[in-house]
Amino acid sequence: MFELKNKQKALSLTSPLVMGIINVTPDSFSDGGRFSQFEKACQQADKLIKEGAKLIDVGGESTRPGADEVSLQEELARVIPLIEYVQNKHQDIWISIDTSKPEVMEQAIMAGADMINDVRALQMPNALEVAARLQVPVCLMHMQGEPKNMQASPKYQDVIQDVKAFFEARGQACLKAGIKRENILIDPGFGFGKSLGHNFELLGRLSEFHVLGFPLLIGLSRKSMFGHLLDRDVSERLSASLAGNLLAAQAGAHILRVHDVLETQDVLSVLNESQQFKFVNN
Ligand code: 8Y4
Repeated sequence: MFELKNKQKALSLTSPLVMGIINVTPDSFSDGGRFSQFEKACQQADKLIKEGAKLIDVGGESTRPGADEVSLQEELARVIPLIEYVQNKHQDIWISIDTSKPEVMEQAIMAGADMINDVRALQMPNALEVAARLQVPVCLMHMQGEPKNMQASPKYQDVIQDVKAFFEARGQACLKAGIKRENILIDPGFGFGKSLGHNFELLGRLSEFHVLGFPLLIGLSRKSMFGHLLDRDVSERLSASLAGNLLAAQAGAHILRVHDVLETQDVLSVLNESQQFKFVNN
């Protein structure tokens, strides 16, 4: 059984947990300025926590395909005030910092974040060293290419074997740098340099990642794999996301990164209530 530990907090991964997503990025319509952006993010955090999120993933850089890169100063100005707010108001909640920049990792942890979520799996210069020094849990996500080009023509020999080999290599690099084994989580990175077929093969064969011995974090919420399968806009992908998250939880995923916390918690309650009658896990 996996457990995440940090100074004051422990998080049991015996049954799947929900991580609520908070993007602190300007919305494309009305920019009411820095304070309005901060206030909206605080309200969103309060809501997701009330709905049952045990972790909050705070991100200040858009990793959507084709998105612009964000400066260090801008990223810090977006995420640090929110981290301070959540850590002060919700002391039992885990704060994850979604970043690839070592300076943001360090400042975020200093401001009260508990773990690092890096879609580049600590491959930016100095990221591995800084994460090792901070001694906090890190989620290593798989991505083929970079956000600006990753969906151009994703290619794998065998998507399961290739992604597993990536985790073996990055896991080794983390251990060698001084990151503790119990502080490593892995994530196959749905939508990050994967075709529709690759994404659904990863979902259908998720349980094959357990052999690596790391807890699994999964991000399926509202992703374009559902949009493409069903021809649905991002606002119409809730049912598909819930189905995907149920399949992931049933395959043994430990943390589900989602926008729709209340609905995902309902799904997990149904799963948990029926799981208690199982004598063997199959
Ligand atoms: C609508 C809204 C449609 C957002 C797509 C999206 C993951 C992640 C992202 C993930 C981990 C996203 C930061 C992409 N996805 N981190 N981050 N795993 N660990 N797209 O799957 O949510 S951003």
